[in-house]
Amino acid sequence: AQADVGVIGMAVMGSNLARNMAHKGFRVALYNRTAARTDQVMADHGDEGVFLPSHELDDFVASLERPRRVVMMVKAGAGTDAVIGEVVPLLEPGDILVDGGNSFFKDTRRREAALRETGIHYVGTGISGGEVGALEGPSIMPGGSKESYKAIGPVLEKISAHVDGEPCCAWMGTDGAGHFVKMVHNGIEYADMQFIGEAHALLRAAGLSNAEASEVFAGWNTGDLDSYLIEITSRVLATKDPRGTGQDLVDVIADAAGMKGTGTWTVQTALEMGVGVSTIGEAVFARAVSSAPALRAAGQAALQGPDRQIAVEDRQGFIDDVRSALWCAKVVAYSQGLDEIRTAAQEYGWEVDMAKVASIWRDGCIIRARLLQRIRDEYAAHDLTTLLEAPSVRAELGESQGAWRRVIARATEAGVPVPGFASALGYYDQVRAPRLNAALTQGLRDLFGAHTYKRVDDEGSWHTLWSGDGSEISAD
Ligand code: NBP
Repeated sequence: AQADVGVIGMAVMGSNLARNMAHKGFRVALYNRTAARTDQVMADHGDEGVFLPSHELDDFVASLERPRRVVMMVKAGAGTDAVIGEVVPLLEPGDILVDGGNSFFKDTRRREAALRETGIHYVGTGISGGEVGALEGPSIMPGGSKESYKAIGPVLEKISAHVDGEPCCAWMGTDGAGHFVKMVHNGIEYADMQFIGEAHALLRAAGLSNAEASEVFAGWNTGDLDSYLIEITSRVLATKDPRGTGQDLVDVIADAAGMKGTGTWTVQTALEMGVGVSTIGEAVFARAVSSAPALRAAGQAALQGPDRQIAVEDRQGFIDDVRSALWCAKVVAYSQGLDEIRTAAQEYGWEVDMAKVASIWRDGCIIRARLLQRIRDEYAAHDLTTLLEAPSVRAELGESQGAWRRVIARATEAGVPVPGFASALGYYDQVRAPRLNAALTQGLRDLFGAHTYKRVDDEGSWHTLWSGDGSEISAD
């Protein structure tokens, strides 16, 4: 019998995805550039299902039922282009080539456009959940043609995580839509982790030990903030140094955060489209500052300020305030990220269903959270310009904003850096303000560069003769 689906790339993600497929009853063809990896997967897991391993790519392609369904799980960038170059000549019109790696959506658009003429369906697919997710059920965000989803959708849905019987996998839109949604997922993940870090720093500044903070996070995980990232935060904070120094592990980890680039892509893309994703930007910048030792050494030596201690009389009250601030900031990050997706959908002509996006992030992926159920329900019930206006969201933001403001005020007075919390609140106050300082900006631009301005009480564009008689002239 031939294989139902094939996987190229037997590193951790590809092999786990192939095993997941086999566990779900699919016959899975396997191929990896370095054949020893394929042999290793067969030796370790060959008895878990029906696998058809090949050492040669043409044998792999020949082992697949038509139309062929091939999933690539290789390094994004040059690795992906190399595999496309080798496998495409062996495929036929109607076959489907899925890129399950973390490709940049513009690369996916380019590759999809190039293959469209050959009749081969190129399906850029975001997959989140890390290695455990790949094995046990990730969140899957496929793009590509609607037609291709009919053939590949059932396989991807079956191996994805499920919530109440619904798969955490849905067609996101044509060409690069799937990778775009995955990119923003990662951007939100950056913001989420930055906020969690700020919450932890605040709890520590108020005198809690890491063990106590771990318990606070565990408690939060039973309520509104219930999410994978909060759960593992509790776990990390409760962990002692494996070297037996007796210290908490978090205290011996160097405070320089790394990144692989998806957060930066999210912000760059938002900048190009003119969408405000300040919280994600702050998270990316916070990692950059953390990883700038010379800057930090200079700052530590030169700059004065308070000692980052927060004296709290009502400890539980303060903890509750931090919880509220974390929830509010998190909602703003989701709102900004979803706004970026909505804007891209308009720009690129994708039919992205925002309720579906929230729905498939409910489980399997790194940002899975109880909040996503509410976001899904709100988008399903209302045509929202911003998540912030959703009835249940705006009501809770309204109630919790006092705590959010108090936390930022306390942090600022004490010198605890909270760029994420503060930028989220800045955005909230910006979008609700009837007048913004942009009026003065326009005035300044008109004075120094004759950039003109519009008026609140008239049509058209205007310019004041700043160095002339001070009168106003039409600039149309
Ligand atoms: P890697 O990203 O480490 O890639 C290793 C695989 O790429 C190996 O199979 C390797 O073959 C293959 N490869 C490379 Br590198 N260059 C190649 C070329 N020129 N031709 C053919 N094959 C080539 O693997 P991974 O960590 O399993 O991730 C796979 C994809 O999934 C990536 O795009 C990654 O960004 C994405 N992803 C990863 C995670 C995660 O948690 N790790 C989560 C979500 C998405 P070889 O064995 O012959 O060297």
